Amino acid sequence: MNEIKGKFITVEGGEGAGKSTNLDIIKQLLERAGHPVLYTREPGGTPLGEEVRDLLLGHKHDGMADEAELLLMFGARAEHLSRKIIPALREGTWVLCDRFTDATYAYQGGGRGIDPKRIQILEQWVQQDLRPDLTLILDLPIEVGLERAGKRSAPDRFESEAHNFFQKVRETYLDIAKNNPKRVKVIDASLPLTQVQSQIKTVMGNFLAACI
Ligand code: Z5A
Repeated sequence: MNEIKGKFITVEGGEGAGKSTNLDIIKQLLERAGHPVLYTREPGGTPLGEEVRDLLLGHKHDGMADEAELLLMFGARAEHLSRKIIPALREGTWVLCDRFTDATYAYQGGGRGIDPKRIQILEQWVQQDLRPDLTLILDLPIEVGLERAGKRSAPDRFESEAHNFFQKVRETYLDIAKNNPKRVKVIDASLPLTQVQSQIKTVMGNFLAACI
């Protein structure tokens, strides 16, 4: 996709890792550096995607087939890419996305046990050669994240999973980081917020400097 002019940044992590809390500061850092930013999220980001999100996160379809879950994620992603992400990147807007395909490897691959080769096929089909330029993984022990998330609202379909599921999600994220050290940066999200944000500022500063 040679016509892409903006940068594509994704933020990932387990439950309660602090993505929502920290996305605003990332957006501000990018805007202060002079870049127009489109903030979006997955699953979701478009009217169709948000409806799919409700199906995926709500309890109406508890026990849905793992493959159906995977394909719904990529169905929403195809719409998101074609209606929102790619047009923005083409016009030079930087896209900041709360979760993307690394989440599919972590949750559907690691958590549900779907063969990552299947995910790779869908990734290539739906995204062609588009991959994030930078990914921040907010990492923290499962117990800490679940406690933080649990203080907010009733658990959604994913938050209702067992400890082992989240352990596999976390391990998969850390494997992704190990295998993609240039693109993926791990943030220790277990620390107090000021320290989490100072790590984020360092990563973003290095990335912005490399983009000049
Ligand atoms: N999913 C999937 O399975 N496959 C896919 O391909 C994709 C997604 C794209 C939707 O995610 C679900 O979809 C997700 C994976 C699945 N599973 N779940 N659940 P989501 O991103 O919308 O929802 P989430 O992961 O549940 O996000 P979250 O629970 O909202 O977590 P968060 O945004 O990372 O955390 P937060 O709301 O910023 O913070 C949680 C609380 O902790 C809050 O009260 C904060 O004030 C507090 N907090 C944050 N940072 C700190 C620090 N440093 N210290 C103390 N307290 C803190």
